[in-house]
Amino acid sequence: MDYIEAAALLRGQDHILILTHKKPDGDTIGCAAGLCQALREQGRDAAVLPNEDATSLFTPYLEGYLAGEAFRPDYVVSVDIAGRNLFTPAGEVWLRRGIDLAIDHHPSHEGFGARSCVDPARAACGELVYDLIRQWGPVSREAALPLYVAVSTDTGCFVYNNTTPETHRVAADLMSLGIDFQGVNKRHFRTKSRKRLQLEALIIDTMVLHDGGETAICAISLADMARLGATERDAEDIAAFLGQLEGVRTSVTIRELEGGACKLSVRTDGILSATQICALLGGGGHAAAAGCTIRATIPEAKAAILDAIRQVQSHA
Ligand SMILES: [Mn+2]
Repeated sequence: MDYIEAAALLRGQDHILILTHKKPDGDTIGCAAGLCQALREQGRDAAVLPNEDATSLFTPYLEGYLAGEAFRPDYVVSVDIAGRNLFTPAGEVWLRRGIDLAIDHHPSHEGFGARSCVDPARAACGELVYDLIRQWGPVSREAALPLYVAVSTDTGCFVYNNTTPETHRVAADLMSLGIDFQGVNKRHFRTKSRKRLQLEALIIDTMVLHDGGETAICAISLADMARLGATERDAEDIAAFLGQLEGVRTSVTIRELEGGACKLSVRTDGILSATQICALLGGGGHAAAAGCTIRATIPEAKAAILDAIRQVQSHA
């Protein structure tokens, strides 16, 4: 269904719980906060399910919206969640009971909800949520700020190649509502912790280039994170870093996880499909940005992703 139908459907509901994805980013959290605020302005009882993975970069946007123990929803909505394996442990409980409405923009969206409002043409799920809540009337400043965070962070402050004229139109609308967009931009795009810069230095020192410098692969081990004393907040969106190296068209950032697995994030110029590469390893995402998690050591993960890139290159 489109956002107009989804808006009508949602307006007929009450006691609404909103779910965000595992390792939440600005888009899923911004969508959840913005949607929750707008629903409350419509007189609905709404809350966001607490997400244990949320870092302090994004938790402030959820203040006042989190569901307490006593919250008993009649309707469950997911935002920016592409697949069943992207639910948090608390979210999986609701997935088993049934997601009533899934709002998303991933081409790989699995359709786990009873109803879905999915538009892969949107750079951020926040664009879709903005258009949806606008159906109910003017968007408030309180709802606009987290939606601006959603749209700006999913587009790398409007520079990733998912950015469209429509993205800018949504952002312009949100900016005109009197939000502190300068503060958001400074916080998310013009500020780095010292540990973050050390992580970036580690990537530069240890990356391996292939294809005459067009393919770059780097890895961050758990030992690296521990040695630097870096946290998930320091590593936020680190997958976007290596693609900034001149000449690189496909970049892979491998993160070692606890328990013998690795999370791989692939970024491409969009010509070579990141989704196809990651699909070979059981993952998914967008044409220019996708990911997968595999049971492997870092050297095994490097070999596996290079093999997947080679397979997709040979069919391109
Ligand atoms: Mn998103």
